[in-house]
Amino acid sequence: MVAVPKPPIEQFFIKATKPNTTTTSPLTIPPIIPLIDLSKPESKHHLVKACQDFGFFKVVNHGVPTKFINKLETEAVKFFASPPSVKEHFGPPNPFGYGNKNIGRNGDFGWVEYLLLNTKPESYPENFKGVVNDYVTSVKKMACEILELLADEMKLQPRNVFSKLLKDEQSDSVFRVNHYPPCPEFHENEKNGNKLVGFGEHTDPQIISVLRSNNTSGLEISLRDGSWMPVPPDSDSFFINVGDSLQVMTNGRFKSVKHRVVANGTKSRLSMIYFGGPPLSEKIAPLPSLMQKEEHSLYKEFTWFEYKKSAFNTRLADNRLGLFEKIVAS
Ligand code: GA4
Repeated sequence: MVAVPKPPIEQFFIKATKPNTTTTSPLTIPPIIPLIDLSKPESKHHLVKACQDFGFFKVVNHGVPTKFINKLETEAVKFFASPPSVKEHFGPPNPFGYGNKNIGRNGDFGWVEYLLLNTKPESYPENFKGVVNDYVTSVKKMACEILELLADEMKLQPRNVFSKLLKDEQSDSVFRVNHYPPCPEFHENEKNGNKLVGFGEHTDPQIISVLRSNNTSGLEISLRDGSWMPVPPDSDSFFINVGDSLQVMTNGRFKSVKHRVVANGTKSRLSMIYFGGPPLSEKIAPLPSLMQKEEHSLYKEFTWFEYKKSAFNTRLADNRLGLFEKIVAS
């Protein structure tokens, strides 16, 4: 097994700056996170706007059975509470498997341990297999429903233009369970206004991400003005974010939201995220049916394989899509 060096503790803190630009200014009223009720047909009218304005929204009445969520959470809690030797048996991540503090392979760390899996049932850990499969299948169904409602609202034909990429047998989707343990050194740093990095700021490369967490705060999304908005936790709901690929397929209409997790001194945070991705060979480009006359693609052509390869060579906070943007002559 490869021994991964431990990063020094200071690296886990986002230093407070003066004035503190990492939080929402107290003078501005933080916007409200769009709420989509999947049981109410009229609710879908807000979907497109939510993807354009924030690239982020909350979903209630989502249809994912509570027992699937609870069973997976119970198994995940058990897994992360097991001795390091048991967990390390599934690591180091390459890119899948158990990881601790190291994220990706380019020097990012966070106060987090995780299990990263591809969504092929044969790759799920034996003792998790059934529960992960039930959960992922159900969450993927919800993600597809959302993508189809989006296509309806945008009058895109066929309505499975986006969802077929997740439903494809070759879909390159990923599932991740993150555990942010309490950090003993947190309180000293908190006094200085520093924040503990759980998972550093980034956008998700895929099409759509579906996140569920326990009732512990920590998730923050970046607003247009660059400020960070904390997302109040809600373990009964799901949070959806637009990924880079959906931003490209909508030629920049939808925003791939930058987000991060700040960890906590006293409470564990557990999140599970399904990242719906296309098959590796899929060409990711703006949908022709969506383009207006004279509208040009903002992006160079690429396949998901090319984008993924490039993305996995970046650091978390890098602007991954920047490499694929077209330089438009003014
Ligand atoms: C962010 C979204 C998913 O968690 C992930 C992450 C991946 C990893 O953890 O290995 C990456 C990150 C994510 C984007 C840039 C690269 C790759 C870590 C990293 C520094 C699984 C994914 O698909 O991209």
